Parts: sequence; structure tokens; C-alpha cells
Amino acid sequence: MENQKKVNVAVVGATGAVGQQMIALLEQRDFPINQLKLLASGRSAGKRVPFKGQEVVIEEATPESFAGVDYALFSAGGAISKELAPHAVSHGAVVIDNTSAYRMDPNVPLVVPEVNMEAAFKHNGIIANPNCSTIQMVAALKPLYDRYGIDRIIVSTYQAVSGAGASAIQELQQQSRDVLDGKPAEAKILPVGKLPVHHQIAFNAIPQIDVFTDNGFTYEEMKMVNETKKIFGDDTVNVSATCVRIPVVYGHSESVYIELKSDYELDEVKRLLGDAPGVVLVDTPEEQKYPLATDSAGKLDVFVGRVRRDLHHPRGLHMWIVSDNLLKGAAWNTVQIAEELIKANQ
Ligand code: NAP
Ligand code: 3JM
Repeated sequence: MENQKKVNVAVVGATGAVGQQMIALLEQRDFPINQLKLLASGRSAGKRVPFKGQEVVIEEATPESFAGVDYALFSAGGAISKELAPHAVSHGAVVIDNTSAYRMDPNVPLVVPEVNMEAAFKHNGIIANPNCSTIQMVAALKPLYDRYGIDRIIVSTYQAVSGAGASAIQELQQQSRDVLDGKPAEAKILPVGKLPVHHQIAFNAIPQIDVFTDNGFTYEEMKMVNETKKIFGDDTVNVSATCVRIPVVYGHSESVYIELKSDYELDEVKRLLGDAPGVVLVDTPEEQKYPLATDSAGKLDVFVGRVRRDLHHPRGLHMWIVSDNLLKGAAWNTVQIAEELIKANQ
């Protein structure tokens, strides 16, 4: 992107698990950056972060932080986005928000570049980045949606602790050491920090991510249902999700079952997946090759394997979808949207 105009970028939540990945991507990718502003809470103000051979001092995020900012990448929780994104917009910045605060707002496009980049160009100041579990699923399903149509999706996720922030990574590491040392594991963060009850994540699987809604599904599960419909622009795609936290640090895995609207040939499905942008097919079970969370960590792609015909439903299809939740699931999808906007001079 060498010949592009240079832009001023703010990262809100710069010290967080997602924010740190955003900074790394802005550095690695030749992003046409003029000035980088790093914002976090008052607790982090004054800390220094290396960037392109210099040091950037972290500042407390306030409504005035956004003067002169072209792109504001938010990842500091929904409450901060609700409070500060409107100020960023009124200062003329384009906000790309990683939280659930604006995702279902009809005035805010919800964007995965491989699926619906055109929606982003119609923004009114704010563009929302979907939930990590939604992003990797729709990126992989897009070519199948376009070719056959999708009636329904049943997905079970196996989600990494890094999706719950830097403190959840520490909790898994500490609990793992304590359990191996024969000590009691202390749980303070997972499944949801603000709730009174916490469960051990080390050597465990917790079938709760985010709080429960009235219908028995969690918000994380309902994010997958509602965001998928919005991104495909199709209310007829029926999604049912079970979201589970497992003791993995980086990389969400998903067991995805879909029923297509029209008949399919398995060879063609694999060819479509193999050709899809941002998607890598890893599917040679005879060599024990399939996507693994450990292989996805640090990569930008979405990996798909275990692609197989259902035994009972004639248009049913199973697959296993894996991606680095902090990269394509969060920081990379955000930076990718910004890159596409800049390329289009928006
Ligand atoms: P994290 O590691 O806990 O980091 C939280 C960040 O928010 C830190 O930089 C923190 O700064 C900052 N922050 C907290 N309170 C603040 C305040 N009052 N003012 C300004 N900044 C404040 O969490 P994370 O995993 O990076 O996730 C951050 C947010 O991103 C989540 O809450 C979620 O909404 C979103 N997210 C989205 C996805 C996705 O799927 N797209 C995935 C993960 C997370 P201090 O260090 O100064 O406290
Ligand atoms: C991923 O507002 C908050 O406290 C953040 C909750 C959160 C979210 C969310 O709802 O924005 C934590 C981790 C997400 C997300 O991407 O939906």
C-alpha cells in the first residue's frame, strides 16, 4: 500500500489482547500510517509501546482524543464504544468497532471483507466488526452460500480463552500450573468476569460464553445467529449455536453442519472452499491432515477441513472451521476493512 495517502490511526484498547494484535498488524503490513495514537484506560496512561523503531506513549481515551484521527479502531468493550465512538465520528474519524455495541444497529454495516465489503462503503461513520466465531464461519461458508444457498446451520464452537481478554489467558496459565502442582485452581474471570460464579477452565470445557438470554441460548450464541443473517443479508438462514470455552490459548475451532438449499457434489464443495479468498482447505484425513488451533495461531486465514457428506440428509454437509480468533476473528478483520477503505479512498 506504498502509494496510498497516509492516515492517522487511533487504537482504543491498545493494551488489550486484541489491541496489541492491531498494533502488530499495522506495523507488519506496510499500512500507510502517518500518526498512531494509542488509547486505553487511565491505568495505562504513560506506558510506552514500540512501533516502527519509535515509542508511542499510551494516553487515556477521552472524547477529545480523536481530533485529527482518520480511522479509530475500537476494542475496549461495548461500554467504551458506546461512550466514545460518537465523539470519534464527530471529529471526522471512521470508526471500526470490534465490540457488540453497534453490530445490530441498522445504520451500521457489519462487515467481513470476503463476504460483504460493499456494505462497508455505505457507512455513516461507524463500521462494526462481527464476533470472532461468526467471522470465521461466514468467511468459509460464503462460497457455498453463493453457489447452493443455505437453509440452516448448526454449529458447536470450541473457543480459545484469548477471546475473553488478556486476563483470561493468565487465568488458564495459572490454573494449569496450580492443577499440575496439586493445588486448588482459583477461578475469577471465566466464563464471565462480571458474574458472581466462576468455573475452572484448565482441563475443562465450559458451555457458557457471555451471559444467558431468555431463550436458553447465551449472547455469544445469539451473536452467531443474528450476525450471520445480517452479514449474508438473508433472514432465512437458520442458525443454531452452542458456544463452548476450552483450554486453548489461540484459535477458535468450530464443528459446522449445514443444510444446503440445492443438491451438491462433494468435489465441487471442496473446490469452492479451496478457491475462496482468505480460506485454506486442509482436508487429507488419510494423512491425518485437518485444521488445528495450534497451526492457525499467528495466521490470517480461515482453515477448513473434515468436509464430509451427512449420512442422512441429502443436502447435509459437515466441516471443521478453525482460525486465529484474535487475527481474522478480531484485529485482522478490522485492519483489513481499513485497508480496503483506504484503497478505495474512503
Ligand atoms: P482485554 O485484553 O481485557 O483488553 C481490554 C482493553 O480495553 C485494554 O486495552 C484496556 O485498557 C481497555 N479499557 C478498559 N477500560 C477502559 C476505559 N475505561 N477506557 C479506555 N480503555 C479501556 O480485552 P480484549 O480481548 O482485547 O477485548 C477488548 C474488547 O474487544 C472486548 O471487550 C470485546 O468487546 C472486543 N472483542 C471483540 C472480538 C471479536 O470477536 N471481534 C474478540 C475479542 C474481543 P487498560 O489496559 O488500560 O485497562
Ligand atoms: C468478545 O462489553 C464488554 O464487556 C465486552 C464483551 C465481549 C464482547 C462483546 O460483546 O463486545 C467480550 C469478548 C465480545 C464480542 O466480540 O462480541
